[in-house]
Amino acid sequence: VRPGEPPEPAGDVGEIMMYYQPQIAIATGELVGVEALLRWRHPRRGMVDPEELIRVAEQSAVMRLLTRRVVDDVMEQLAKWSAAGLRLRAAVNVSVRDLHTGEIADQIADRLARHGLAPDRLQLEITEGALMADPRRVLTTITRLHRIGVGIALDDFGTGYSSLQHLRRLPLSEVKVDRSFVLGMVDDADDAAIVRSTIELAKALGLRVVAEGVEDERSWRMLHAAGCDAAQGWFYARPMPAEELVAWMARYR
Ligand code: G
Ligand code: G
Ligand code: NA
Ligand code: MN
Repeated sequence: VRPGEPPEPAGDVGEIMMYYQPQIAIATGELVGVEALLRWRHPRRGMVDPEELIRVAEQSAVMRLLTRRVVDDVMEQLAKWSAAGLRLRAAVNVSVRDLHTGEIADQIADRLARHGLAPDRLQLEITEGALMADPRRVLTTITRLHRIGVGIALDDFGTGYSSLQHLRRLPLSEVKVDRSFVLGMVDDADDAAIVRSTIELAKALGLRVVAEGVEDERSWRMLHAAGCDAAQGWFYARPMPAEELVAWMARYR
């Protein structure tokens, strides 16, 4: 602001909130967990999805604050579900910058203790592309989280670089088949082959495998036949606020 000019009005920036998408065990139909997905309720634009927000936040210290807030919100929610007798597991997406220091591991250890939560109730989803930035420091943080007992999922599998190296080097508990392959698998034999091989590979390595982007019954059937452990997608449920999830669960049972 130049001298003499009025400052920008502060305005209403809206609020950020978490949505949760159910993850379903394919063989039993049981709800096994949720993926927490950030949303920004903008005063004029309505719900803004996170990609845009994160792209901007990642260019500054804002990302650190955002992730800290997301982890706090999700862990508080897990504690509330626990108190209500719901043993859900929640997956949180983290950005590569969040893993460059041990701060997130300190925060998670502190909140697990504070809420009396078992560490395996929490899982972090890491994208392959993101791992490229500073592999050593990222690996240090991931290893610490793994030792605490927090699950680590390799997200968007197949779309990044050196996928197979990541499978060997990281202390993973889960692989998430990227939705682009899952969305295409019903009509495209190549996509179907990639999904099946990913499932087989993950299982051979002793990892749980979760498919995302399951939009119809045919993909669900194919995943079932291929031995995929769990799935999420519009066929089951869209991401929704925590309050709606409880109502959804009551209908789903
Ligand atoms: O929910 P949606 O399809 O709009 O998510 C878009 C992208 O934003 C996904 O790739 C997802 O991994 C990412 N994302 C969603 N929530 C978070 C979050 O809390 N933190 C980070 N770092 N990424 C998120
Ligand atoms: O972190 P990741 O990019 O994997 O995040 C999952 C994204 O996929 C979220 O943005 C979520 O809103 C979106 N999503 C979840 N289920 C479906 C689905 O069935 N179809 C499509 N097209 N997108 C989905
Ligand atoms: Na994710
Ligand atoms: Mn994902």
